[in-house]
Amino acid sequence: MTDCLFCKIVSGDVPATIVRESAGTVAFRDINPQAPTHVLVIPRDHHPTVGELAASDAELLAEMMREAHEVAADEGIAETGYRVVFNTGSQAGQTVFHVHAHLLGGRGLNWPPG
Ligand code: DGP
Repeated sequence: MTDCLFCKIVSGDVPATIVRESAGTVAFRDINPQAPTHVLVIPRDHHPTVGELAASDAELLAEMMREAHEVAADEGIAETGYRVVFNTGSQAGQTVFHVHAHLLGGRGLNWPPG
């Protein structure tokens, strides 16, 4: 999609600090980190929300989750604990409509989230 910020990160037209890549995904640091580790894992292909991705390509969604766990391991937080969040829809705080998993960790995380 030409007008999508995260598609432009995938293509390299917008710079990002990429920490891991796989055949179907790219993982990069969030520009406004909410925890010591705050990485976004996205599919290279454009899918607006996690629900639409689950319906159209469940294996790609599974790849995103495997990659999130590998990033957590690389960051040293796989054992201490981490959180994976998919904000879905504007009321839940989704601002970029290219599905992304927020991987958060490196500090205690409150529950329930705000
Ligand atoms: P959400 O609110 O769930 O749609 O999350 C979007 C996230 O994307 C938000 O935490 C900030 C991050 N973000 C927005 N623009 C950029 C950017 O240009 N670069 C990077 N690395 N992250 C961005």
